Amino acid sequence: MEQSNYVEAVIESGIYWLTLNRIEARNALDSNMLDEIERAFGEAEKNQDVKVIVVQGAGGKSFAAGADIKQLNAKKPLEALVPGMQGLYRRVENCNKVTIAAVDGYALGGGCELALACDIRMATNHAKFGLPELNLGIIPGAGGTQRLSRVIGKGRALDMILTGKIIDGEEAERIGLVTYYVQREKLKDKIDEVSGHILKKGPIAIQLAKHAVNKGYDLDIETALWIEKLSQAVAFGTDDKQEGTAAFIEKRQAEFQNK
Ligand code: DAK
Repeated sequence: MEQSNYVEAVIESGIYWLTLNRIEARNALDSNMLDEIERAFGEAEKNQDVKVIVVQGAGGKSFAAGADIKQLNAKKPLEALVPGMQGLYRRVENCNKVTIAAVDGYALGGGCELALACDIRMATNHAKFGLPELNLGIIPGAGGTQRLSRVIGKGRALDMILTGKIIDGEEAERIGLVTYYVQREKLKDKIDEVSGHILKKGPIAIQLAKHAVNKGYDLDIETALWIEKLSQAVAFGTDDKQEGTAAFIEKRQAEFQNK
Protein backbone atom coordinates (compact mmCIF):
# COMPACT_ATOMS: atom_id res chain seq x y z
CA MET A 1 0.00 0.00 0.00
CA GLU A 2 1.17 3.51 -0.80
CA GLN A 3 2.40 5.35 2.30
CA SER A 4 2.65 9.10 2.73
CA ASN A 5 5.00 10.91 5.05
CA TYR A 6 2.44 11.85 7.65
CA VAL A 7 -0.39 9.35 7.38
CA GLU A 8 0.18 5.63 7.61
CA ALA A 9 -2.38 3.04 6.64
CA VAL A 10 -2.37 -0.65 7.43
CA ILE A 11 -5.22 -3.07 6.79
CA GLU A 12 -5.51 -5.98 9.18
CA SER A 13 -8.44 -8.39 9.52
CA GLY A 14 -11.14 -5.96 8.41
CA ILE A 15 -9.66 -2.97 10.25
CA TYR A 16 -8.07 -0.01 8.48
CA TRP A 17 -5.54 1.49 10.89
CA LEU A 18 -5.03 5.12 9.97
CA THR A 19 -2.15 6.59 11.94
CA LEU A 20 -1.40 10.31 12.02
CA ASN A 21 2.33 10.48 12.11
CA ARG A 22 3.89 13.91 12.38
CA ILE A 23 5.32 13.38 15.80
CA GLU A 24 7.65 16.41 15.78
CA ALA A 25 4.60 18.71 15.51
CA ARG A 26 2.38 16.68 17.86
CA ASN A 27 0.54 15.39 14.76
CA ALA A 28 -0.72 18.89 13.93
CA LEU A 29 -2.82 18.70 10.80
CA ASP A 30 -1.30 20.62 7.93
CA SER A 31 -2.84 20.76 4.46
CA ASN A 32 -0.78 17.80 3.20
CA MET A 33 -1.98 15.67 6.07
CA LEU A 34 -5.58 16.62 5.47
CA ASP A 35 -5.21 15.59 1.82
CA GLU A 36 -3.67 12.32 2.93
CA ILE A 37 -6.45 11.64 5.41
CA GLU A 38 -8.98 12.24 2.65
CA ARG A 39 -7.14 9.87 0.33
CA ALA A 40 -6.94 7.21 3.06
CA PHE A 41 -10.67 7.43 3.74
CA GLY A 42 -11.35 7.09 0.00
CA GLU A 43 -9.18 3.98 -0.09
CA ALA A 44 -10.77 2.45 3.02
CA GLU A 45 -14.29 3.15 1.76
CA LYS A 46 -13.67 1.38 -1.53
CA ASN A 47 -12.15 -1.68 0.11
CA GLN A 48 -14.82 -4.35 0.62
CA ASP A 49 -12.72 -6.12 3.25
CA VAL A 50 -12.66 -3.09 5.53
CA LYS A 51 -15.45 -2.64 8.06
CA VAL A 52 -13.81 -0.46 10.66
CA ILE A 53 -11.45 2.50 10.38
CA VAL A 54 -9.41 3.25 13.48
CA VAL A 55 -7.89 6.73 13.59
CA GLN A 56 -4.95 7.10 15.97
CA GLY A 57 -1.91 9.27 16.53
CA ALA A 58 1.69 8.09 16.50
CA GLY A 59 4.23 8.90 19.16
CA GLY A 60 2.23 8.52 22.37
CA LYS A 61 2.01 12.26 23.04
CA SER A 62 -0.72 13.31 20.68
CA PHE A 63 -3.72 12.11 18.70
CA ALA A 64 -3.63 15.42 16.82
CA ALA A 65 -2.81 18.89 18.17
CA GLY A 66 -5.23 20.59 15.78
CA ALA A 67 -4.75 22.52 12.59
CA ASP A 68 -1.22 23.61 11.81
CA ILE A 69 -1.00 27.01 13.48
CA LYS A 70 1.85 28.18 11.23
CA GLN A 71 -0.36 27.59 8.19
CA LEU A 72 -3.34 29.21 9.95
CA ASN A 73 -1.26 32.31 10.57
CA ALA A 74 -0.96 32.88 6.81
CA LYS A 75 -4.60 32.25 5.94
CA LYS A 76 -6.91 34.92 4.51
CA PRO A 77 -10.67 35.16 5.20
CA LEU A 78 -11.88 33.60 1.96
CA GLU A 79 -9.67 30.58 2.53
CA ALA A 80 -11.96 29.73 5.43
CA LEU A 81 -14.82 29.30 2.97
CA VAL A 82 -13.35 26.34 1.10
CA PRO A 83 -14.52 22.87 2.25
CA GLY A 84 -11.18 22.33 4.05
CA MET A 85 -11.13 20.62 7.40
CA GLN A 86 -14.86 21.05 7.93
CA GLY A 87 -15.61 19.38 4.59
CA LEU A 88 -13.19 16.57 5.30
CA TYR A 89 -14.75 15.84 8.67
CA ARG A 90 -18.20 15.77 7.08
CA ARG A 91 -16.77 13.13 4.78
CA VAL A 92 -15.45 11.24 7.81
CA GLU A 93 -18.86 11.43 9.49
CA ASN A 94 -20.61 10.21 6.33
CA CYS A 95 -18.11 7.44 5.70
CA ASN A 96 -19.78 4.09 4.99
CA LYS A 97 -17.48 2.25 7.43
CA VAL A 98 -17.53 2.42 11.21
CA THR A 99 -14.98 4.91 12.48
CA ILE A 100 -13.23 4.71 15.84
CA ALA A 101 -11.09 7.54 17.23
CA ALA A 102 -8.51 6.06 19.59
CA VAL A 103 -7.24 9.05 21.54
CA ASP A 104 -3.98 8.66 23.43
CA GLY A 105 -2.42 12.05 24.10
CA TYR A 106 -3.64 15.45 22.94
CA ALA A 107 -6.79 15.81 20.83
CA LEU A 108 -6.99 19.58 20.56
CA GLY A 109 -8.83 21.88 18.19
CA GLY A 110 -9.09 20.18 14.82
CA GLY A 111 -7.79 16.99 16.46
CA CYS A 112 -10.70 16.94 18.88
CA GLU A 113 -13.04 17.82 16.02
CA LEU A 114 -11.73 14.86 14.03
CA ALA A 115 -12.52 12.59 16.98
CA LEU A 116 -15.98 14.17 17.19
CA ALA A 117 -16.65 13.28 13.56
CA CYS A 118 -15.94 9.61 14.29
CA ASP A 119 -18.67 7.18 15.36
CA ILE A 120 -17.01 5.85 18.49
CA ARG A 121 -14.45 7.59 20.69
CA MET A 122 -12.03 5.98 23.09
CA ALA A 123 -9.61 7.67 25.45
CA THR A 124 -6.65 6.49 27.48
CA ASN A 125 -5.36 7.80 30.78
CA HIS A 126 -2.95 9.93 28.68
CA ALA A 127 -5.70 11.53 26.59
CA LYS A 128 -6.36 15.28 26.74
CA PHE A 129 -9.25 16.94 24.95
CA GLY A 130 -9.91 20.60 24.30
CA LEU A 131 -11.03 23.22 21.84
CA PRO A 132 -8.51 26.01 22.50
CA GLU A 133 -9.20 27.94 19.26
CA LEU A 134 -10.38 31.07 21.09
CA ASN A 135 -6.82 31.41 22.45
CA LEU A 136 -5.80 31.97 18.83
CA GLY A 137 -8.56 34.46 18.09
CA ILE A 138 -10.57 32.02 16.02
CA ILE A 139 -13.41 29.62 16.74
CA PRO A 140 -13.69 25.84 16.39
CA GLY A 141 -14.48 25.71 12.68
CA ALA A 142 -14.30 22.05 11.71
CA GLY A 143 -17.64 21.12 13.21
CA GLY A 144 -16.64 21.73 16.84
CA THR A 145 -19.27 24.33 17.64
CA GLN A 146 -21.96 21.96 16.36
CA ARG A 147 -20.82 18.42 17.08
CA LEU A 148 -19.51 19.02 20.58
CA SER A 149 -22.87 20.34 21.81
CA ARG A 150 -24.67 17.47 20.14
CA VAL A 151 -22.38 14.97 21.88
CA ILE A 152 -22.03 16.44 25.39
CA GLY A 153 -24.84 19.03 25.53
CA LYS A 154 -24.86 22.77 24.95
CA GLY A 155 -23.84 23.89 28.45
CA ARG A 156 -20.77 21.70 28.68
CA ALA A 157 -19.82 22.46 25.08
CA LEU A 158 -19.99 26.21 25.67
CA ASP A 159 -17.92 25.79 28.82
CA MET A 160 -15.21 23.89 26.95
CA ILE A 161 -15.24 26.23 23.95
CA LEU A 162 -15.36 29.53 25.85
CA THR A 163 -12.80 28.62 28.52
CA GLY A 164 -10.60 26.53 26.23
CA LYS A 165 -10.10 24.16 29.13
CA ILE A 166 -8.39 20.86 28.59
CA ILE A 167 -9.92 17.77 30.11
CA ASP A 168 -8.49 14.32 30.63
CA GLY A 169 -9.80 11.01 29.37
CA GLU A 170 -11.59 10.14 32.60
CA GLU A 171 -13.56 13.38 32.55
CA ALA A 172 -14.19 12.93 28.84
CA GLU A 173 -15.86 9.63 29.64
CA ARG A 174 -17.81 11.11 32.55
CA ILE A 175 -19.36 13.82 30.35
CA GLY A 176 -19.96 11.50 27.41
CA LEU A 177 -17.32 12.90 25.08
CA VAL A 178 -15.88 9.41 24.78
CA THR A 179 -17.59 6.07 25.25
CA TYR A 180 -14.62 4.09 26.48
CA TYR A 181 -11.87 5.06 28.91
CA VAL A 182 -8.99 2.65 29.35
CA GLN A 183 -5.41 2.53 30.55
CA ARG A 184 -3.00 3.08 27.67
CA GLU A 185 -1.78 -0.51 27.66
CA LYS A 186 -5.37 -1.76 27.29
CA LEU A 187 -6.30 0.44 24.33
CA LYS A 188 -5.51 -2.12 21.64
CA ASP A 189 -7.53 -4.78 23.51
CA LYS A 190 -10.49 -2.42 23.73
CA ILE A 191 -10.29 -1.56 20.02
CA ASP A 192 -10.14 -5.27 19.20
CA GLU A 193 -13.08 -6.01 21.48
CA VAL A 194 -15.32 -3.27 20.09
CA SER A 195 -14.25 -3.91 16.49
CA GLY A 196 -14.81 -7.62 17.04
CA HIS A 197 -18.51 -6.99 17.62
CA ILE A 198 -18.76 -4.78 14.54
CA LEU A 199 -16.84 -7.16 12.27
CA LYS A 200 -19.50 -9.82 12.84
CA LYS A 201 -22.23 -7.57 11.41
CA GLY A 202 -23.26 -7.21 7.78
CA PRO A 203 -21.86 -4.14 6.01
CA ILE A 204 -25.23 -3.13 4.59
CA ALA A 205 -26.93 -3.10 7.99
CA ILE A 206 -23.95 -1.23 9.44
CA GLN A 207 -24.28 1.51 6.83
CA LEU A 208 -28.05 1.76 7.09
CA ALA A 209 -27.98 1.96 10.88
CA LYS A 210 -25.20 4.54 10.95
CA HIS A 211 -26.84 6.78 8.38
CA ALA A 212 -30.27 6.45 9.99
CA VAL A 213 -28.80 7.70 13.28
CA ASN A 214 -26.71 10.47 11.72
CA LYS A 215 -29.21 11.75 9.18
CA GLY A 216 -32.15 11.46 11.54
CA TYR A 217 -30.46 13.20 14.45
CA ASP A 218 -31.20 16.77 13.35
CA LEU A 219 -34.58 16.12 11.79
CA ASP A 220 -38.08 16.23 13.17
CA ILE A 221 -39.06 12.83 14.57
CA GLU A 222 -41.63 12.06 11.84
CA THR A 223 -39.12 12.49 9.03
CA ALA A 224 -36.40 10.73 10.99
CA LEU A 225 -38.63 7.74 11.68
CA TRP A 226 -39.52 7.63 8.00
CA ILE A 227 -35.82 7.46 7.14
CA GLU A 228 -35.54 4.60 9.62
CA LYS A 229 -38.49 2.79 8.05
CA LEU A 230 -37.15 3.16 4.52
CA SER A 231 -33.72 2.00 5.66
CA GLN A 232 -35.31 -1.04 7.24
CA ALA A 233 -37.19 -1.75 4.01
CA VAL A 234 -33.85 -1.76 2.19
CA ALA A 235 -32.39 -4.10 4.83
CA PHE A 236 -35.39 -6.43 4.44
CA GLY A 237 -34.54 -6.80 0.76
CA THR A 238 -31.02 -8.07 1.35
CA ASP A 239 -29.62 -11.60 1.32
CA ASP A 240 -27.89 -10.62 4.54
CA LYS A 241 -31.23 -10.30 6.31
CA GLN A 242 -32.18 -13.82 5.15
CA GLU A 243 -28.79 -15.09 6.31
CA GLY A 244 -28.92 -13.30 9.67
CA THR A 245 -32.39 -14.51 10.56
CA ALA A 246 -31.71 -18.06 9.27
CA ALA A 247 -28.47 -18.23 11.28
CA PHE A 248 -30.35 -17.36 14.45
CA ILE A 249 -32.97 -20.03 13.82
CA GLU A 250 -30.30 -22.61 12.96
CA LYS A 251 -28.22 -21.63 16.03
CA ARG A 252 -25.08 -20.77 14.07
CA GLN A 253 -22.95 -17.70 13.38
CA ALA A 254 -24.23 -15.62 10.44
CA GLU A 255 -21.98 -15.24 7.42
CA PHE A 256 -22.95 -11.99 5.79
CA GLN A 257 -22.09 -11.52 2.12
CA ASN A 258 -22.76 -7.78 1.72
CA LYS A 259 -25.67 -8.55 -0.60
N1 DAK B 1 0.41 23.58 14.84
C1 DAK B 1 1.70 23.65 14.51
N2 DAK B 1 2.69 23.20 15.29
C2 DAK B 1 2.33 22.64 16.46
C3 DAK B 1 1.00 22.53 16.88
C4 DAK B 1 -0.02 23.03 15.99
N3 DAK B 1 -1.33 22.92 16.26
N4 DAK B 1 0.97 21.93 18.08
C5 DAK B 1 2.24 21.69 18.41
N5 DAK B 1 3.07 22.11 17.44
C6 DAK B 1 4.53 22.06 17.41
C7 DAK B 1 5.14 23.12 18.31
O1 DAK B 1 5.20 24.35 17.62
C8 DAK B 1 6.50 22.52 18.57
O2 DAK B 1 7.31 22.75 17.44
P1 DAK B 1 8.87 23.18 17.60
O3 DAK B 1 8.87 24.39 18.49
O4 DAK B 1 9.51 21.98 18.24
O5 DAK B 1 9.30 23.44 16.20
C9 DAK B 1 6.21 21.02 18.63
O6 DAK B 1 4.96 20.84 17.97
C10 DAK B 1 6.07 20.50 20.04
O7 DAK B 1 5.12 21.33 20.69
P2 DAK B 1 5.29 21.76 22.22
O8 DAK B 1 6.72 22.05 22.51
O9 DAK B 1 4.31 22.83 22.47
O10 DAK B 1 4.91 20.39 22.96
P3 DAK B 1 4.21 20.17 24.35
O11 DAK B 1 4.21 18.70 24.58
O12 DAK B 1 4.83 21.04 25.41
O13 DAK B 1 2.72 20.67 24.17
C11 DAK B 1 0.57 20.82 23.03
C12 DAK B 1 1.86 19.99 23.33
C13 DAK B 1 -0.21 20.06 21.99
C14 DAK B 1 -0.23 20.98 24.31
C15 DAK B 1 1.01 22.22 22.53
O14 DAK B 1 1.95 22.06 21.48
C16 DAK B 1 -0.15 23.03 22.03
O15 DAK B 1 -0.85 23.67 22.82
N6 DAK B 1 -0.34 23.05 20.69
C17 DAK B 1 -1.36 23.88 20.08
C18 DAK B 1 -2.72 23.29 20.29
C19 DAK B 1 -3.82 24.13 19.66
O16 DAK B 1 -3.95 25.33 19.96
N7 DAK B 1 -4.62 23.52 18.80
C20 DAK B 1 -5.66 24.23 18.10
C21 DAK B 1 -5.13 24.64 16.74
S1 DAK B 1 -6.34 25.62 15.90
C22 DAK B 1 -10.86 25.92 9.88
C23 DAK B 1 -11.41 24.86 10.55
C24 DAK B 1 -10.77 24.37 11.69
C25 DAK B 1 -9.61 24.95 12.13
C26 DAK B 1 -9.07 25.98 11.42
C27 DAK B 1 -9.69 26.47 10.28
N8 DAK B 1 -11.52 26.48 8.68
C28 DAK B 1 -12.82 25.92 8.32
C29 DAK B 1 -10.86 27.40 7.91
C30 DAK B 1 -8.97 24.39 13.28
C31 DAK B 1 -8.15 25.14 14.05
C32 DAK B 1 -7.32 24.53 15.07
O17 DAK B 1 -7.28 23.32 15.30
